[in-house]
Amino acid sequence: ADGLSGAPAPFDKGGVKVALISYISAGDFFQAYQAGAEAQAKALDIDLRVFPGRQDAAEQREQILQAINLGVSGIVIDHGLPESLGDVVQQALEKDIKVVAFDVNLNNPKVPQVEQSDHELASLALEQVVKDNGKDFKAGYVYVAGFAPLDRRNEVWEKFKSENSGIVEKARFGNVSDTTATSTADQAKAALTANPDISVVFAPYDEFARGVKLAANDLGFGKKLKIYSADVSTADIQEITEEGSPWVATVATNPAVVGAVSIRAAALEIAGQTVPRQITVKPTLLTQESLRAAGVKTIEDLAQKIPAFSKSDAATASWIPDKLF
Ligand code: SR1
Repeated sequence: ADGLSGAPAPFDKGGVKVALISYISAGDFFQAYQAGAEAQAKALDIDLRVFPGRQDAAEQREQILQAINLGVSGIVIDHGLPESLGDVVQQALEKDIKVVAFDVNLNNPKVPQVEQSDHELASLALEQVVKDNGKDFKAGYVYVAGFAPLDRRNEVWEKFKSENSGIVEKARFGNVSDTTATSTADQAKAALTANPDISVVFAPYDEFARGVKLAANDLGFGKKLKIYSADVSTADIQEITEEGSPWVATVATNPAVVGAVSIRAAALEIAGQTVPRQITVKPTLLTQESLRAAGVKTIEDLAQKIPAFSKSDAATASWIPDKLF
């Protein structure tokens, strides 16, 4: 560890230990989030300890205790179930370990919360739904309660339905696991078969959208269905832009940027500098049409064309290197 010249302590010496503790590791979003966190940690000469997430609340608690015992200076908690984290997070804070939470509401004034402006994300997607389909259609909706970003997006969906009586939710399903897309595909197949009049599916997580697309293609419903999602990855861009794809729009941040922002927030906290309690990375609407027209094929293409996909102004400081991508 060499340290960063001009950085405040302890970053001037380098090798500051930080833990990244995730609830979910599988899937493009979480892999890219981790890659962004690792790149930012490297740029800060942070010794980042990554604990893999396996959708297991007990294991995540255990990992927080392990991180405390390792003597880390900071912990980034990426998703999780708030009810199983409160007391162990408190233990970390009492040892003067700084904690940053991404997409899990820890409701602790000492913990900055990072999010992707989920209300705006869902609103942008639903505005596009109305633009493409009007206000009179039958919908399918993919949702699993208990995940902060999905709960926030759900608030917008509920309000949207209550304001548009012609939009009728005929089926609701969803699954979050290490096989989210394929399990959601099985559920979507049953829901679409039972409700063949569904013409729009709001699936605000890319693994959900991938599952619905799989089901639609298997059933031969690809032409009569439109899917709207959250998130983006290179694989998603390929699925959205391929010929005849029913996946017509997504609203997304660059997850690698969100991972980098989470590490920067932890670094600022460790250095004793001011960090807002609410840190948001704003998402962008990406339609099938706009992606095709711009010839976008990868997330790197997006980063070149849309500034928000290559960096965020959130949680920055002059001593923090931000040239990551
Ligand atoms: C199970 S929660 C999945 C969501 O977490 C992140 O906020 C991503 O945007 C993803 O949609």
